[in-house]
Amino acid sequence: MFNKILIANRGEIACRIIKTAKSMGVLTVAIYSDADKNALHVQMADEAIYIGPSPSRESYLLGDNVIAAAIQTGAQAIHPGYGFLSENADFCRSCAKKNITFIGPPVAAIEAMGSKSAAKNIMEKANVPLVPGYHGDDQSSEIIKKAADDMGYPVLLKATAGGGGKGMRQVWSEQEFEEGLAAAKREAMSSFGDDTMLVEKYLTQPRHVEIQVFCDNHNNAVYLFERDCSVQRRHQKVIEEAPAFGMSEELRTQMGKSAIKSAQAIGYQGAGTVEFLLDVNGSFYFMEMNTRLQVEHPVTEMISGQDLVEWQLRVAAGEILPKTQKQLVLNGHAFEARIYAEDPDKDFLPATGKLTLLQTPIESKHVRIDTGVCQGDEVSVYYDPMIAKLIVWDESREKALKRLSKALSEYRINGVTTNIDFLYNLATSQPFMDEEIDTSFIEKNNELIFNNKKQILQNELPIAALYLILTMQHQAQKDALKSSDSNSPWHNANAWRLNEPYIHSFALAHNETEYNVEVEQKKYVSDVYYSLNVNGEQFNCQGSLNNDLLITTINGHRSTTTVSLINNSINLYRENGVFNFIYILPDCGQHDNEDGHGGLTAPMNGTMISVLVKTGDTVSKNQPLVIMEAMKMEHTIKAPSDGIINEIFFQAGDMVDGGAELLAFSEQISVNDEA
Ligand code: MV4
Repeated sequence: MFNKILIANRGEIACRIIKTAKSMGVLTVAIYSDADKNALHVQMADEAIYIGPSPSRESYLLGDNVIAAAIQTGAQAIHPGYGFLSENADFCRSCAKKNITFIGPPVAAIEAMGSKSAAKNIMEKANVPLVPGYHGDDQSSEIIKKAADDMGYPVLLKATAGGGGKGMRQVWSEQEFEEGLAAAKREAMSSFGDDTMLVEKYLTQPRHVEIQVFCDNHNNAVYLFERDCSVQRRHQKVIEEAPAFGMSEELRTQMGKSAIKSAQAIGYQGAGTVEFLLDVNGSFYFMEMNTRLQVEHPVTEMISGQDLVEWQLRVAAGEILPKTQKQLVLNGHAFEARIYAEDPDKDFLPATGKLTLLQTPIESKHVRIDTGVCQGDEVSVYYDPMIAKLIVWDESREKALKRLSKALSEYRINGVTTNIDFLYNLATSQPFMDEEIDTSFIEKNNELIFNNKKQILQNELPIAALYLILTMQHQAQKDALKSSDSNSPWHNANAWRLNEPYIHSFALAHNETEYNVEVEQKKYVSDVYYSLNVNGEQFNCQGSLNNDLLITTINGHRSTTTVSLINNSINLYRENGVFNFIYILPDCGQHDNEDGHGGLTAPMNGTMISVLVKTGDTVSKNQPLVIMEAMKMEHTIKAPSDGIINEIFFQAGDMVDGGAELLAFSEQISVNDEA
């Protein structure tokens, strides 16, 4: 076994590889760019080498510098992870020249799979099933059209130089063929500088089912079952699962054996993935082979109980496969959701920013989080904006899916927009739960997954209102405990005065609609309940809040909701989706004293965080004056007009009761106002 390896990658996969290497007693060397100098993978490694400026092409992709770092630190092997140099034949060759083990397949295997059409030719010779079609050298339109006519429409034209969904064109009838072929060739020539085409029978509802294979250097090969990766958006995987639902043992064995045949056809060694299209009738067809460890490998680890990175190190060090096919047992079901800093409401535009809050679900044998970032890290523009992979496991798909939605509802991220709510809506959508899934799942269910545009509210509004009220009360009680002054208003235990007909009112917005909420707290014997009026509709409510679990009874209907409050955004994670509400802060009260001077009052109970002005200051309209904190939110109180600060009644650190006068303020009518 190696004494020391260098990880030629960053982020979550680098951390993940380091974890396994450490468990095996193998020393680790990280490489890092300017942007990653404080990154988690650098902290986790035994040593680290600066590799260059932040752009990958000036750092992580410079193979010679990576090899130099390995030589400098005495690393015997390099693990490329995925992406970056992981399928770069030249890099693999350079490692061999420098006598450094490349933890991956032989360079010949990488090259064989580098071209889609070459790969198909190899698989055809190995009797691996291909989609019916033509991928010959004769590119005359007559030949290609004859193949299309013979197999029947619809057909799919594919540029052999394309890949990952680029350079594909559907042709639905013989009449459209000539124009379709001409257009596909034009696009291929402009995109890839090569208009060589292949034509295949178009599978209209295929699933993307891939087989994890592993081969050692002693002619042993096994498959570690399959993954269904059909839920993709623009050929980027979003949620993956293992095993594939509805897979018979017979079909699993057929696909597994076919995958091994594919691997052996190219003298494969190490971890590999053979991707198939699975048709609705159970036929499967070779799509492509990936000669690296995949992003989604953790779901295979969860159902097989194997550590695939450990297998990679052992096989690269010349050991035989740790398990035989018979010793591999499929147990349970796993999902992986890729948590990204991106904005689903802005066509998944990548988001950047500082992770000011990063709270994860608790990890267990059911919940695994592979991440490369910590709270406080920046999500930068230089790299893939993946924040983490959330992996869950349970005994069945249904149980695992419940784990997934619960874990997603417990993920708290502030500072960057994420796709968590999109993932939650997807995971809790009926078609996903009912396994109505093929590669067009997201586009077919787009409305449903983005349903927050037209959610039908049942009790979500009073539930959100009750959540706010209970949060304010908990906050007031905590503040009361902090205050030593027994006469302080905080000692009335909660700011929502009991036994007094005290009506609180505030507003909640949902999908650009504002709802006015009036809350009256009542007491019946020992029971506290709330009478809510929401836009004229009356709700009789009770509730209890325990961390992020809210139990409510609304007009007799009891239910449990996972809740989150970040800034003034409330999320209710319910079985039928996530509901977002914006708490609209009451304006800070502005009133005129008898002497004509005005004052500014606190909109609610809170703590003074900072006072930005001093007595006598002349201020302009909307100038920030003080900042309060209430209900985990910061509220900046601003000048309502040009004016003078006459007196300030609180200093930073003081607790402030809702309605208390914060400062005395005289409006100053500026000259041009009088004109
Ligand atoms: C297909 C197909 C339907 N019929 N080939 C997409 C990219 C590349 N991996 C192959 N792809 C497809 N090839 C035939 N004959 C549908 C797709 C396809 C797809 C495949 C896997 C995962 C996601 C996909 C999304 C769109 C189309």
